[in-house]
Amino acid sequence: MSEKYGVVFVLGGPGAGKGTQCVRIEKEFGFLHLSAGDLLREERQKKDSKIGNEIEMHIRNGTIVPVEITCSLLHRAMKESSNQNFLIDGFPRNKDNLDGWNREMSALTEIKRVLFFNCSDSVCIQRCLNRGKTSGRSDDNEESLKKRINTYRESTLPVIEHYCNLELVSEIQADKTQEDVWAEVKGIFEKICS
Ligand code: UP5
Ligand code: MG
Repeated sequence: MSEKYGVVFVLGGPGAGKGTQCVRIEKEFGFLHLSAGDLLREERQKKDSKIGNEIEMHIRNGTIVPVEITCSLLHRAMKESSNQNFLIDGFPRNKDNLDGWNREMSALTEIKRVLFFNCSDSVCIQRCLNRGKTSGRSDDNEESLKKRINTYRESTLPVIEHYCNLELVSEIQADKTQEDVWAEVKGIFEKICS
């Protein structure tokens, strides 16, 4: 008998605090944190330079990598872990991602919830620029950030809207301190796990 994987998607603008809160959720509730962006950055480093260059081009331009690449990285990470429940951070970001996920993964997974970190553009940009002083990320600069925010508004908000219509979304006010955001997130997760 094989049980479906439990999945919580974590969405929100660049720098909204998705990764920071996922680390805390993983520690407290045991959902394995898979950041689609981190998996892509890792894959970019590998020797197949054609795919690596394609990923880098998308990251720098704030555009979205084709779903075949991202979905197979996520699926591989899920299969390689012994976990049953996953936090998928930063995915699905557009209709191509959503359709690809539904095609490849819907039979294997149950979407338990979608967390939406709602944060103003100005706070998002400031956080990423601060992080950019030390992160080494090729997209933590003003030019890339403008593009990332545009992509988020044009492509990711409609995905969140889609899950809203399915009554799967929990919205979190993410402009607050890390502790205040965590209090909200923790309350939501206690319900998911009850
Ligand atoms: N910070 C966090 N919370 C704070 C708080 N409450 N108060 C003050 N500071 C706070 O946080 C960002 C910074 O803010 C950190 O310095 C943190 O300490 C501080 P973080 O938790 O990292 O925010 P997060 O929302 O995870 O921001 P991130 O930059 O990772 O979001 P993105 O969604 O832009 O980045 P991601 O890595 O997911 O994607 C990058 C690119 O990869 C995309 O633009 C795209 O090109 C590509 N991509 C795809 O193509 N497909 C995918 O499926 C995924 C990514
Ligand atoms: Mg992140």
